[in-house]
Amino acid sequence: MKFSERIKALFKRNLLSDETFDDLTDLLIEGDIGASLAFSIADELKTLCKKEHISDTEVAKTRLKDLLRPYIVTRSFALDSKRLNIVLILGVNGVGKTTSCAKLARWAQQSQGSSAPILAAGDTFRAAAIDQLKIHGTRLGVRVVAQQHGADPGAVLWDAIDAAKSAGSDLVIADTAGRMHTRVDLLKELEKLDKVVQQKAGEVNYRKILVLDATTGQNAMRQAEIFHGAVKVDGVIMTKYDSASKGGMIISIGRQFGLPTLFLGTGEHYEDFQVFDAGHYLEDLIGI
Ligand SMILES: Nc1nc2c(ncn2[C@@H]2O[C@H](COP(=O)(O)OP(=O)(O)OP(=O)(O)O)[C@@H](O)[C@H]2O)c(=O)[nH]1
Ligand SMILES: [Mg+2]
Repeated sequence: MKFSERIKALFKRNLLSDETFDDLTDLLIEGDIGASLAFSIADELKTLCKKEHISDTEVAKTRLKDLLRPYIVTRSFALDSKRLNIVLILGVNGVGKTTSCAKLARWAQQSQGSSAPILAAGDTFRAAAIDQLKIHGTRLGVRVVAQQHGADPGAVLWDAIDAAKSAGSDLVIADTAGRMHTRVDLLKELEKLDKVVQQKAGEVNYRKILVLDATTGQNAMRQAEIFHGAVKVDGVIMTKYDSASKGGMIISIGRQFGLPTLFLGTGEHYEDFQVFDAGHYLEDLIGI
């Protein structure tokens, strides 16, 4: 059952009973909101409902939404129109990095007026990764800068930046190899790549986005901790949000690491990609 449906079922019961709020705590924990926040939110809601004699479930849900709202970190992700924008897409294997690169390029074209985004095939590790990105490029009519399998990702990115400059392009989106957050050597490599791009900081608008799979729950928290610890990411794309039965991780990520969720991936198609909106997110989560 979807999280929102379970909230709905919960609030159908006697709102002012202690049991309802105990169950709400459990539900919030299961929904990946994090135990300590779950306890305090359920407690605050209980106090509020009792004090204000709230018995209308819709009112209670709105109060819950208001209580959760301050914990969500948002940040607008607009392209800098005066500088070249470089976006590095990071994350562990299979979370949806390459798909998100393509979706982001399409978004930039359609919503930011980006005339000629460039995709950089920075995953030189997995054999099929370059072709996969090229297929997206062809479908979207977006140029892909690539080298051969096994090439240095920093060199690929450097090439893409040069290509963007000579073509007058405003955006480079770089795919990277999926690296397990437990592999120290791969993270070191990522730190190196980051340093390469940092050299251009100032003249370019450099952003790092961590891709997290919404269905992986608490494991995603660990990934955020490691990646953010290694290279200081600017925000998150939460993918597979369409198949997640819970979405409280967005709140946990913001609360624990101060990381904003920038986009939601909601399917396998290019258009299944939305700028994150805290209000919509909470309404969907709680079922308002
Ligand atoms: N349902 C759903 N599927 C998604 C979403 N984003 C990506 N996928 C699917 O997830 C799978 C993996 O996506 P990729 O983009 O290849 O993931 P990746 O992180 O680049 O994978 P590696 O390069 O192997 O590390 C593909 O089948 C995608 O279609 C999403 O938002 N929703
Ligand atoms: Mg990939």
